[in-house]
Amino acid sequence: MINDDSHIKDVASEFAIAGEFIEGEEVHSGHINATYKATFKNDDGRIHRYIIQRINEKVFKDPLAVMRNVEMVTSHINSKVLRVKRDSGGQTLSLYPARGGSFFASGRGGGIWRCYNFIEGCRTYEVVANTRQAYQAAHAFGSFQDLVSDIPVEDIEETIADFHNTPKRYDRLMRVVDMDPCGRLAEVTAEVDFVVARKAILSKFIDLEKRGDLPVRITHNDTKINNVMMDVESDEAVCVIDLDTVMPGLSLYDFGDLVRTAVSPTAEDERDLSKIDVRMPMFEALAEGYIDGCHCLCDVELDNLAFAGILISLETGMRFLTDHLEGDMYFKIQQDGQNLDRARTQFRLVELLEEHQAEMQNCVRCLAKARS
Ligand code: ADP
Ligand code: GN1
Ligand code: MG
Repeated sequence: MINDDSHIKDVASEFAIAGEFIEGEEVHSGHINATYKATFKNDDGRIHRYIIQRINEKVFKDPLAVMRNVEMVTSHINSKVLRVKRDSGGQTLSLYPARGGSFFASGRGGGIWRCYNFIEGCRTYEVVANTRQAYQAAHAFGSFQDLVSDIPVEDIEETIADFHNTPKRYDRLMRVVDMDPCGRLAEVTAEVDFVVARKAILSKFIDLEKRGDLPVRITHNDTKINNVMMDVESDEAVCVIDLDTVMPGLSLYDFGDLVRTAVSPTAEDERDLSKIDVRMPMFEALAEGYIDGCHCLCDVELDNLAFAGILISLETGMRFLTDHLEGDMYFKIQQDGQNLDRARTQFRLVELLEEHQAEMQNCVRCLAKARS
């Protein structure tokens, strides 16, 4: 972490930004990259803000491949969206070129940095406040998938291998359980048992994909609710961000992650498990928004929307648990035990989503029927 804003000033000076650097400030949401807001003043006194980000190279072993993907996706979306979308100031994510002409710079202490426009008048949410936000966020991620659907899948690189291969996430957890590198296993045996009891469902989507029943598309792969910028006044979803994991994938994981992060009125690391809840109106708004935004969904995808939240909550819980057992090497934490708190929250959500399965399935069927 950098607290001294002269370092951000140095990094910012590598990019073709006009005006005088005023200040740099760290942005704390997000578990992966180091993100800073940089404020500049132009000669005419106008203030412009930018997002300066260092790609986490422990997570993304080939940061330049990430940048190639991001460049391709942002330019594709910009050329399509800016022609038709003039509301919300027509805000989309754009990379600013570095002075050398490429879209990234190397910072003083190493690392690959990039600069985006700051999406103005917007904020992100950790907890969804109303059904309009839920509908809007799901619509934005659904539309995002539609917008990139005409990029050939083979043109986008796989920047993290097997990112949403849930059975492989399970195998990894079991290897770490066997090794117990930090001596933390004794306190999490109930959580490990919880996962083992659900082993049979982990390969559901991968199996459908192997059988050719689920299409591989270019997907976002990290559709959690704080990865979409919402207009502070109108709650409109203005712009999808965090494009590092855009890769060939399954749309069901994208929809599932929306469910995981939007149905409960609680934060991802809520310790009071009795507060976790499945708000059905939120689920309905998510399903409606996603179906309205993404026109290409096939019947098998629609049939599995209700199950998607269970699978990704289980997968994400396994990833948090693995990281806890490994000593918090992957996800940023603010306090000890936070990855275990996050895992427990995911597993409680799995239980509640299981209880609501029939209701959720019914809801999706009604929505799909209304559209057919
Ligand atoms: P991470 O991979 O660490 O989650 P993100 O790209 O999601 O990184 O960025 C972290 C946070 O920074 C976001 O949740 C959002 O609040 C803020 N942010 C990122 N990009 C922008 C942007 N272009 N405009 C405004 N805020 C942004
Ligand atoms: C990470 O980068 P961020 O905070 O939006 C992670 C996601 C997890 C999420 C859990 C590259 O997302 O896969 O679902 O944390 N991103 C990466 O909150 O691993
Ligand atoms: Mg993020």
